Amino acid sequence: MINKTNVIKIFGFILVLTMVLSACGTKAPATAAPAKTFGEAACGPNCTYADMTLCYPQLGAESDWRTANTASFKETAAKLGVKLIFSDAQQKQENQISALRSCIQQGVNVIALPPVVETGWDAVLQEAQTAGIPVIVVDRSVSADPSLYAAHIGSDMEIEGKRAAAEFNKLLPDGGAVLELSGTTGSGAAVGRAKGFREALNPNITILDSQTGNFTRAEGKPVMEAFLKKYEGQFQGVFFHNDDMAIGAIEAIKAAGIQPGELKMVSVDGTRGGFQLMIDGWLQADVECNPLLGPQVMDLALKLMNGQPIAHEALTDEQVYYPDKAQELLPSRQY
Ligand code: GYE
Repeated sequence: MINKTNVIKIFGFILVLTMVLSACGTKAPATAAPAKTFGEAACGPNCTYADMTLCYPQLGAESDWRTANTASFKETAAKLGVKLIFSDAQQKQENQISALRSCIQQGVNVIALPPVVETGWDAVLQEAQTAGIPVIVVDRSVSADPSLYAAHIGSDMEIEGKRAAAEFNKLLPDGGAVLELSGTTGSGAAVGRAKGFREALNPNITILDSQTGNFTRAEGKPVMEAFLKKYEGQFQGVFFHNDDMAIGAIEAIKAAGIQPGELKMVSVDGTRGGFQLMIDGWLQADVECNPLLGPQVMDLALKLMNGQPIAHEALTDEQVYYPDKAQELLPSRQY
C-alpha cells in the first residue's frame, strides 16, 4: 500500500543513500597528490612560515632528550606561526607509519621524520614522494635509498660512539673490561654508537656484554641489576647509550653499595640529568647529542617549499662535557 507515510519513508531513504554515496565519492585516495606541494606550493616561490603545515610524527617520549626535542618543535612552530601536526608513536614503527600516511592524506607541505628504527621505511617514503611531499629525516638515520628523502638532519651517532671510546681509552689506560647499555635495538642511534665505540676502543679494553635498555630509565635499571649479578667484580666501566639509562642503572649501582668513581662511566646526550650525575661523581664524561632541532628543520622545510637548494646531510656540531665544568654549566643547560 502506498500511503503518505510510506512515501515520506522512501524519500527519506533515498536522501540518506545519496548523502552516503556522495560522501564516499569525495574521499581522496591515500596516494592522491595534495593541492599544495613543494616547489609548486600555492604560495609560489615566496612562501613564509605562515604558509607551512609541517608534520612531525614523533617516535615517543622515552627520554629527556626526546622531551626536549618535542618541546623544540612545538615552541619553534608556535613562534614562527608554522602549523604543526604532531603525534607520539610510543616507540612503535607501525604507529609512525600510520601517522605518516595520515599526513600524506592531509596534504601537508613537508614531513619531518625521526625514525624509531633504521629499516622498513621504503614503502611509505615512496608514497610521500609520489604525493609530492618532501621528507626531512630528523635525528636518527634510515637505511632507505637517499633519493627517497630530501635531507637528513641530526647527530653523527658513530662519532658519538667514538668519543665515548676515547674517554674509556683515557680512563682505563692499562685496559680492562666494560659493559654496554645500548639504546633501542635497530635504531640509528644505537647502531651508530655501538659501531663507533667498537671502532675506537683500545684493543686492551674488552666489551664483556651489551644489552638494550631501550633508552629508558625504567628499562636501564633491571638490565644493570642483571649485569651486577652476572659480572660482579669482573668489569671496570659502563658505557650508556643515553643519560636516562644511566640514571636508571646508577640506582641499581648505588643499591649494590658501589661508590662514585669505583666504576668508570660514560654516557651520551648531555642532559641536565647527565650533568647532575657528573656533579655527583658517577659519570666521568657525557658526550653531547643536541635535541634542539626545531629551528633548523623548519628553516630547511621553508627552503624546500620555495624550491631553494639544500644540503642532503646536515650534522649537528657537538662536544664532550666533563665533571670539572658540570656545576658551572648546569644552569645554562636547556634540556
Ligand atoms: O640519545 C636518546 C633518545 O635518537 C639521538 O634517542 C636520539 C636518542 C637519544 O631516546 O636519549
